[in-house]
Amino acid sequence: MTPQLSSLAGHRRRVHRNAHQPAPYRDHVTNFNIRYGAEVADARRGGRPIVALESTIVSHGLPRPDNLRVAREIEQAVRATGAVPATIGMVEGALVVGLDDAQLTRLASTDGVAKLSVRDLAVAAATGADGATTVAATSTVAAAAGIGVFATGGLGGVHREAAQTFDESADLTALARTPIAVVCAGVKSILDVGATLERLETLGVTVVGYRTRRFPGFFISDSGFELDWALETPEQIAAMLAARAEQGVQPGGVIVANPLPLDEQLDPELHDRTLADGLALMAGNGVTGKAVTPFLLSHFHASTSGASLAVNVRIILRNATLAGQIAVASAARNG
Ligand code: PSU
Ligand code: MN
Repeated sequence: MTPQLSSLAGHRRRVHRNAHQPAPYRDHVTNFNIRYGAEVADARRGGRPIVALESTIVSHGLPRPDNLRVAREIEQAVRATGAVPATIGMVEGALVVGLDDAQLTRLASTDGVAKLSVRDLAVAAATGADGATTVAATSTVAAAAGIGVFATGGLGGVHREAAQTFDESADLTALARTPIAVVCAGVKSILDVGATLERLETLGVTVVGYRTRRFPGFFISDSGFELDWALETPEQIAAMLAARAEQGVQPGGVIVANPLPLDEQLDPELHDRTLADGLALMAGNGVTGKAVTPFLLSHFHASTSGASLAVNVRIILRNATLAGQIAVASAARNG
């Protein structure tokens, strides 16, 4: 049996095991054991632009019940540009590209959804777990599915105290080897932004500002760090992505840093105060590892009476729109 046939046989077994699932769900089992949602499968067949979206922001980054509403709004923001949203996650051990509304609801509303980085995907699959994919895992799966553009809020990065804790998000190393453009508002201000930018340089990840040479700081428009490059339009970004593919020399990804307009950022004073409290609380509670990001985000949302949540949502929606425009511009070049 050729490797291809044996992997097809594997897919058939998998379909059988999940025979209780509704038919449209089963029909979209394709390469890499990825299941495509109906809308995404259609877009793939028609060669239409697709934007990947992550599920960790839904299950771990945003509080219930807003998270589900926001997850749907993000998808709508992508659709409004003419692109098709593909929210990625794991349902009962199956990697899904293009979660349907029931699956999205399940990941947004049930306890015990695992936070999955790349290294967790196989374990979660083998145990039939439900899981939300981080930027690292979402990028990796999206690239495997042939999707070139991904929208999120903020990337993971190098944590403060990383010199002692070694806590650096696998988002960085995943982007070093994964050909995808991630639209984000920089990295969260809870991180060591300067160290994160240094690591991105070392790892060979391209970083461009969208209409700015200031690297954004997620909740705040300007992290205080300068960028080498600013691109001005979705078409220019699409041209850069095309050049990258043509050259074929860069294995990894591209970060498109899209800052909030100044008048939409979180009040910097409130931001600094909340961050200082959150870091102290975190140290006091012994929070470490993959719990750090969700802990600090929920601290922000709880202590700013909703202000940080509103800003977080604005960030994601703006990034979804820009990612959709880039995907549409890329498709127009190819078509
Ligand atoms: N940025 C947000 N909210 C989030 C995250 C990032 O505004 O929930 C998530 C992303 O999924 C990112 C992950 O990949 O946090 C990084 O976690 P860690 O630092 O444990 O790698
Ligand atoms: Mn970490």
